[in-house]
Amino acid sequence: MKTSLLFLASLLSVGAAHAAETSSVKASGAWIRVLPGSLPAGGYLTLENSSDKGVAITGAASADYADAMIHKSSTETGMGRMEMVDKVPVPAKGQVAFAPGGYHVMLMQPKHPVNPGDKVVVTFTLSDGTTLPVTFTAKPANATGP
Ligand SMILES: [Cu+2]
Repeated sequence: MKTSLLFLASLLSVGAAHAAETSSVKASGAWIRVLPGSLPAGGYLTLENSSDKGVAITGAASADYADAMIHKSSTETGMGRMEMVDKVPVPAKGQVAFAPGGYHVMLMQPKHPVNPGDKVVVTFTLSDGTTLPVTFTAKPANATGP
């Protein structure tokens, strides 16, 4: 019984590694805005889809934070607010930007202090079953871009 479970686990991890290699989405300009103390940090980047099939970002996780969510900010009502989104489409042969005032990764409850200059890896889950690990550079609270 124990042996067959181990065998299954190794099969699953091989599958995951293969999936990660075949993602058609590429990340660039990834940075996070670090706020004082344990306030949540916003993560920003550009995602580009080189394939002729649309795909969507469906989740995010980081080993350095207790929780990661995808949010969208808006000022439609004249007041700054943000909401959780289930997925962010990355169109075929197109791109989507996560930027202040729009989509962002909300990184909650840092597990250790994250300081400007630090690197943080966030792994995105895509609707095609692949995963995309992205290295973000931490920037100070007054940063406005990568
Ligand atoms: Cu947010």
